[in-house]
Amino acid sequence: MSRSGSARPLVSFNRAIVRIPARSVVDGLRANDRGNPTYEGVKAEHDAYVAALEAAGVEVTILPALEDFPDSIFVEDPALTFPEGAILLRPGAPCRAGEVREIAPTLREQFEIVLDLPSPGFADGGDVLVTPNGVMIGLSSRTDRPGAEALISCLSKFGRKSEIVDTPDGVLHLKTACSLLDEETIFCTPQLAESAVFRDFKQLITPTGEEAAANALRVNDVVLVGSDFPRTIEMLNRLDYKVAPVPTSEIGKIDAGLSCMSLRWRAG
Ligand code: CIR
Repeated sequence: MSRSGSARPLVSFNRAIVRIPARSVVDGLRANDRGNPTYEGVKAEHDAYVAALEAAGVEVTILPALEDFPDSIFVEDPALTFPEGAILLRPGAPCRAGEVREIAPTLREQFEIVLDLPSPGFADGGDVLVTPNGVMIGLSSRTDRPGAEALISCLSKFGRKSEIVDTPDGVLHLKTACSLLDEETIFCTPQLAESAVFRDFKQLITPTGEEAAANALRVNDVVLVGSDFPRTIEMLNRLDYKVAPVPTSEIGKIDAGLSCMSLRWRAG
């Protein structure tokens, strides 16, 4: 896609939904086992995250914990939210499928339009990056081509154009490896930069050893960054971004970062 059309205020949010971690979060999915996170550690990171969203000017709806769904703290995966409406997705991990019906009533309360992803296929919100050029949908172990195509049809109902891109091998979700820092800049891993997915953007590459910092989160005038990534924080500070470090080492043990703990949009 070429860079065109009027820029939307893509990093401007005044509403978010989060879900309190369940005690079962210690059993969350992970590709490589580095030991269980502690419940207390995840809860503390979640509290800090909610505080950072609120400090950035976002009104946060906090949903109750769901013990039956260890990964349900990661509300970004079962749904998408836009000013135009919400989309209920179909997560690719079978144990996360039921999270959709759990979040649906809240979305129906908060949005006039809530679309259901048509069958067949699977799509996780973590594979969806909204950019000024349109919406990028990453193919991954959680999002397949039929799911991505079904999502394109939903997004077109919101007047949004979208494209399917590849997620590098071994990367959980597209946004595990990238984030939008502002209307023209993507922060991404060297692996994703090499794939040329973001050739139309200014690209900022994660410092060596801090690839996991790529899942940063721009909210209004702040960039939330994992506090374990000092070189990233220094680099972004030097570039005059306003950085809010947020602890992520416990959720990192279950392959999560900052975008996945909330659904965000601008209402009104
Ligand atoms: C999972 O594997 O589904 C969770 N343990 C982590 C989900 C992270 N979600 C995201 O990056 N959007």
